[in-house]
Order: sequence, then structure tokens, then C-alpha cells
Amino acid sequence: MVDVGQITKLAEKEIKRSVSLDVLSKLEIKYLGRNGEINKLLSAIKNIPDEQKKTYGQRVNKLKASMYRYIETRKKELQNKKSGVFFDKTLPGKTYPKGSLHIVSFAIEEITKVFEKIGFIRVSYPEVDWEYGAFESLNMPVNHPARDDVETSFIDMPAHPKLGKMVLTPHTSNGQNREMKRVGKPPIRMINISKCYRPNWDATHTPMFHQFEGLCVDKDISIVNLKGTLDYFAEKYFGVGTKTRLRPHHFQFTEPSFEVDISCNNCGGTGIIKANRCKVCKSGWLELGGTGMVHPNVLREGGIDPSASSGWAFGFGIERVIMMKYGLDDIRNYYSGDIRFLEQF
Ligand code: FA5
Repeated sequence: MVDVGQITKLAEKEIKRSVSLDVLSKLEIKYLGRNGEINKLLSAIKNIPDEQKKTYGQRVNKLKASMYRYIETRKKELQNKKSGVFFDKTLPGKTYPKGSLHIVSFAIEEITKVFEKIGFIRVSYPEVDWEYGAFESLNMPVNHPARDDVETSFIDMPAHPKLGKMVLTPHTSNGQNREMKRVGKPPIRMINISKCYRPNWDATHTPMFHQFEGLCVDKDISIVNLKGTLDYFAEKYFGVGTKTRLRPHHFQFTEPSFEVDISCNNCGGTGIIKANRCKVCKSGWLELGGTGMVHPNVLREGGIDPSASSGWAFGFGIERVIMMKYGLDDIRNYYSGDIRFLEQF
């Protein structure tokens, strides 16, 4: 009598070991085809003694059903292997990290919006400029200490006969002369945001940083307009109730010149928290940057008559205002690429 058990074992082994869909389809024909092993077993029933026919028939039919199952299972395995995909719909979905704007880009957008609301136009002037733009046009003589190569990075290329050497701009004030010449005549309301470069590296200085430069030139512009604009910016950017104060200072391109401070939001401008000195400001005030009334020589150099128009300008560091807003203590973190720091904002 044909050994059905032996054929079952052999078929199972061959199907499991089949290495491709082609091999499997040959096995399907070998076992389930018209002249296949199963049909051979079924036609052999005539040679089986009558009393065994029923059991024999049941065993062959069971083998046939198992065969279909083995072939189907192996087919799915081989198909998944072929497409390289194993899809288990019971697994939880993947969560991908969400991207966001860098803290500096976000601040640039915020600051731009604050000034655009009061009619300032956002511009962006070169990060690499001639000495003329960075110094000369700003009333800074050749022997000014800021023009020393310890303070400013010069580009190693031949100097322009009139405009001097090329520099990585140490401040955004190079936009003042360009904007006066671009607009032609007052009124001018510029907000120039750009990268600046100075050879410094510590908790509050990076070699590359950003400044935003305000310039306003019109008839009868005074310090009162300047103070009003600074107060407006302080309240909008740092929060309602933030105050500003001006301290006398010196810049070649403004006269009079000031340093601007804002009241510290950590201690409410008192410098004291629960009978202790405020750790953020120590005095109730935080330094924002430089400002002043545009020097008549700078207006003249930009083609504007200082007897008919006046103006003010300021230049503040973006990294520093972010630091002040969020109470951060090391701006080097901004550029560390450390996602744990950056994703907090
Ligand atoms: C200036 O750069 C003047 N051009 C500002 C100005 C413009 C005055 C218009 C008057 C009229 P100062 O060197 O102080 O000023 O720099 C301004 C601000 O830039 C600083 O208060 C600080 O916030 C930021 N800053 C300067 N150097 C760095 C640096 N290495 N890293 C980060 N921020 C810096």
C-alpha cells in the first residue's frame, strides 16, 4: 500500500525548503497538478481493499488540504521576502521627530514683524563688504581701533582703489549708507538683519552672530522718536511693562550716542528677588546694544542734507536679545547643534 504518511512528510519538507516562487509553483504542480502525487494517490484507491478504502480516502483528502495550506503559507513568505517588506499590522506606528525653526531664525521672524507693523522695511545687506561700507561711510577714520585686524577679519584679496579692503562685516551698520543711497531721499525706515563676524568666543560672544539695525531718517526726527520706538520694541518683544533707558556712550557714527538697557523681567526691574540679588541682571537692567542720532557726516555721505533731515539708528545682537528673553546663559549652545537644547524653543 502507498505510504501516505511518507509522502506527507516529503511534501512538507520540500515546500518549506523551496527557495523561490518558481520552485514553489513546480512543487504545486508536482503534488496538486492533474497528474500530481495527490491525484495518483486518489486513483490508487481502486487497488485498496474495500474495508480500508474509507480510511485511505480520508488520509489522502487530509494530505490534500494540508498541501494547500503549506503552499499558501510559503507563497506569502516568499512574496514578502521578494519585496523586502514584512508588514505586521499589529506593530505600533513609527513616530518621526518634528522639525522646527532654529531659535535665531524664529527671533528674526518675530523682530521683523514687530518693526514691519510700524512701517519699517526689512533689508539684508552684504556680509562681506568693503572697508568703505563697514567704516569709512560711518565716519570711522583709518586709524580707528575697530579697523585693526585684531577686531575685524579682512579678506585676503587686493584692495579696491577707492573702497579699500574687503572685510567680514563686524556690524550691520554697513547697511546705513547703502540704504540711504538706495532710497535716495527721506523718509527712510530700515530694519537690516544680517550675519556679523568678530574674532570673539565666550559665553556671550560667538565669532559669527546676527545683528538687527534700525535706521529712521526724516524731517524733525528726534531722540523722543527713538525712545518711543525702543519702548515699543521692548514691550512687543520682551513683554508688556518692559522699560528702556539710555546711557551716554560713544560711537563714531552717532551723536549723541547711547547704550540702551531694558528692565529685567526676571526681577521686575528691581534687581532683587526675595531679598537676594537677581541672578539674571544683578542690577534690574540688561544691556541691549548701541544707538544714537545719526552723525551729520554719515547723512552727508549717504547723500542726505543734515540741515533738512535728521535720523536715529540702533544696532542690537539677535543672539543677545534671545538670551535676555529666555534667561539663557551661554550663546554657544545656539550653534552647538545639540537637539536637546534647540528643541526647547
Ligand atoms: C555696534 O555694533 C554698533 N554698530 C551698534 C550701533 C548701531 C550703534 C547704530 C549706534 C547706531 P556694538 O559693538 O556694541 O555696537 O554691538 C552691538 C551688539 O551686538 C552688542 O550689544 C551685542 O548684543 C552684539 N554683539 C557684539 N559682538 C557680539 C558677538 N561676538 N557675539 C554675539 N553678539 C555680539
